[in-house]
Amino acid sequence: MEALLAVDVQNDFCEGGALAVQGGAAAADRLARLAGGYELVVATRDWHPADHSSFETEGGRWPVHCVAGTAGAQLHAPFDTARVDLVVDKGTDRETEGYSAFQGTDLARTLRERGVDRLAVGGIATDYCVRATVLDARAAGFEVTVLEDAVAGIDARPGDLERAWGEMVAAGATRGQSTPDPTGSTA
Ligand code: VGL
Ligand code: ZN
Repeated sequence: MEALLAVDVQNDFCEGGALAVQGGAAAADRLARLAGGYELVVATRDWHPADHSSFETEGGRWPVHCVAGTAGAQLHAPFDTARVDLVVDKGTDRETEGYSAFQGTDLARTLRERGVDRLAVGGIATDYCVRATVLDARAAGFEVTVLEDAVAGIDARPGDLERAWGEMVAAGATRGQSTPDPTGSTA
């Protein structure tokens, strides 16, 4: 069975948020529309303590974002109203980045228990949490399709995004579309 895994579709990662990623809101739209088509919908949330070590205020590289319980950490509309069967919070430990939804969580076991062997993955950010989650999903033996039209990336250094795609594909993930290309183009 294939589950939809929506990575960090949260206000702080969408336009206007604390760590805004261009295209984040569009990914939220797309994932909200897709949710009804899957038997199981899993949403991850970046869910940091206020003194998380990745924050600039603590000497880290990111602005303060997705502090547990704040408005910025909530799922972004309209995905917040989509059916979500399972919410997985990650990055809750102060000292670890927690990019991957499989790091320090029960996600792999929970998915197997529910009969999931394939994942369709979308969300934010392609070159951070999506990448790390996809690589760990492959390592855990899941078939993975990354939905190119339902992700948004940061590309802090030019090339980050293409490198992330290269690593995901090299790990055996498929680069896919959530809907057939209406133009019929194969480019
Ligand atoms: C993420 C940067 C910092 C992500 C999380 O969700 O990709 N990126 N924390
Ligand atoms: Zn974070």
